Amino acid sequence: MKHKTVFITGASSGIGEACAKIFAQNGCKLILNARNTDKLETLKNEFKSQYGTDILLLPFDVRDRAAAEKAISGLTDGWENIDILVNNAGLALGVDKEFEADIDDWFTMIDTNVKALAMITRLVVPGMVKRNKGHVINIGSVAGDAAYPGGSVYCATKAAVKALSDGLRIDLYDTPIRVTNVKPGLVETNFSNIRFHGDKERAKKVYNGIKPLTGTDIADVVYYAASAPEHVQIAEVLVLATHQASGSMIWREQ
Ligand code: 8X3
Repeated sequence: MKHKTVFITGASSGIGEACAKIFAQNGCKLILNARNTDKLETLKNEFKSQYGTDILLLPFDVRDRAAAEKAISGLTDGWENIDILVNNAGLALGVDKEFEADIDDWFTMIDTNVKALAMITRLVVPGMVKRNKGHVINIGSVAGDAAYPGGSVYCATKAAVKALSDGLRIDLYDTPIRVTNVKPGLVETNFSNIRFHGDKERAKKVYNGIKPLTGTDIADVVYYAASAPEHVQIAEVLVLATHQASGSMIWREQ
């Protein structure tokens, strides 16, 4: 993995940050994207001093097409040779019923989880095709396998991530470029705080009575897929906490 260039979206926290760390620990060069420039700067300094990582910060909102096109087409000095794209930026907003939920929340999820993921892929993969190598790793979700109460549009966006991953894998099957969809279940990050619009008490309850996964647990799987031998394509991985059986089946200790 040494010297591979890894581009991670949503790298300032959670699964994205954990992915950045594991690739940094393994000698990769990192292009880190997120909106929060301060947090990215902190990670850059931390990884540089701890692992000597070569890091380029590419702060923009993945939903901003003009900013994404400008940032990615402007890559030079070897940074344009992206080996691994980790499409991690994404979020859930709300758990209201489909006939009652906030339409703005829906559009934010669709814009981020679906439209931006497809667009970043569209902007990065042509370079991989030209160089005849590369790997796209999408962060999907167990939510994409089946809908659960209050999850309808979020689940729909993650089902779309599966379709986008499968479609890309099909379109690249005559190339050495690999496509992976990693589908986490309950992972304790800022995910639920964001989902509940900052209501920390409600967010905490999501993980009551169950030991959830961590960002690092998911990053380990991402790294495994990225470092598998060239002829091995980890197409899809569902990663659940031991007491979670599906998006809606969660056993909680009383
Ligand atoms: C995150 C997992 O179970 O909260 O995508 O939908 S879940």
